[in-house]
Amino acid sequence: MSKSALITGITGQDGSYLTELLLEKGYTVHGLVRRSSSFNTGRIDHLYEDPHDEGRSLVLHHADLGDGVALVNLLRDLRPDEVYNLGAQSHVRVSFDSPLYTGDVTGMGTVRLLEAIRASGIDTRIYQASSSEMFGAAPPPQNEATPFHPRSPYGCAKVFGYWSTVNYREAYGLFAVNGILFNHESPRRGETFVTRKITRAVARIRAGLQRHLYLGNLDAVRDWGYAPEYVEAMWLMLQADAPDDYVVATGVATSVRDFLQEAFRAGGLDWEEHVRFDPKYERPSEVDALIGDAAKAQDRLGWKPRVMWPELARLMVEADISALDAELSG
Ligand code: NAP
Ligand code: F7E
Repeated sequence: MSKSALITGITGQDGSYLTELLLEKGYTVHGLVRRSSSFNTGRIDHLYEDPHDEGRSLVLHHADLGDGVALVNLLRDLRPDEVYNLGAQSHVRVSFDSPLYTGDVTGMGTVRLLEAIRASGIDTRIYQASSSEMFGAAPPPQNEATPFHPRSPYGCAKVFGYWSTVNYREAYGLFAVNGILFNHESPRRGETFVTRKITRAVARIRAGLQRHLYLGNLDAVRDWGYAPEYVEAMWLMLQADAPDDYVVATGVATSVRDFLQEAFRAGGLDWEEHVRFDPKYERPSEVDALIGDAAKAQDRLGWKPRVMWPELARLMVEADISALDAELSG
């Protein structure tokens, strides 16, 4: 019998790569999709299967992390072997504008899902998408033993989700793990996260569609990895003999300015001619430096990053240039 998995956040960057990985491994994948007035499945449309086909391996279900009853019903009906909780209001700057909503979806949403597993009495393993944002102001390098000091409503919500996951493991013996993932990017990254905002602007400036790119703090340091490799780590965590929490990172520090320079160079442009400062993109409290130490994931899961940030910047620029060329010529 093939394994089955339920993914919340299947329409997001990571959800789309994880779906590809699990389908390749022979899983039946169930995805939780929230209702939207326009199509929101662009990242997984290439994997779509006609609902009238028998024996489908990808099945989508309407639900929301705000609706605990829907989650119980779904889990009771599907009884998946594995659950990946990737759904979240995941934008840090936006979380300052919508702290209650972020707390509800990103924090309480995790408890709703954990409680739905417990209430439905199913035997499953759950992965919680925890984040390096939980470390916030704690000085780098950060690993599994570093104390949390979140600097945003998003970071606070993820700390709540993290400890709730640990608590369900300790209280109810649930196979529940936290992946503490540092920033990971790809051509499918949301357009308002800084790396994609930059690589998309490179393509548009080259095509004469935009002159300036407005950004906030260029001094922030991040540890940027490649998203398809990070979803492999998620899967590995759920295949381990015992549940545990792991940092996933490249260990390499890069400033927003470094990434900007590399991306514009890859597009044959000088960033200083095009980039302007806009304070609206600054955060009320910033996370200055996140640099992960993923030694535990390497030792115990055999996971290692392969694509490092300069290659990542280049591949994202190339993808945005190709996508724009196709759009303009089609
Ligand atoms: P993303 O692209 O922003 O995707 C978020 C997903 O959550 C989307 O599918 C979104 O649906 C869904 N979602 C939002 N609100 C929801 C709700 N109320 N109910 C159900 N689903 C909802 O995020 P990502 O980059 O793939 O990240 C995946 C997870 O990892 C997130 O939990 C994020 O916080 C966490 N994380 C990300 C990183 C990173 O660097 N990417 C690092 C550490 C942790 P729509 O498509 O309809 O908006
Ligand atoms: O910002 C600075 C900004 O929004 C990175 C999420 O996936 O990773 C992500 O959170 C840095 C920050 O990602 C702009 O101030 C400058 O210092 O791309 P970002 P993030 O906040 O690190 C973590 C691990 C997650 O878990 C989150 O879900 O770039 N920055 N100028 C800017 N950032 C944005 N977005 N836009 C700017 O114009």
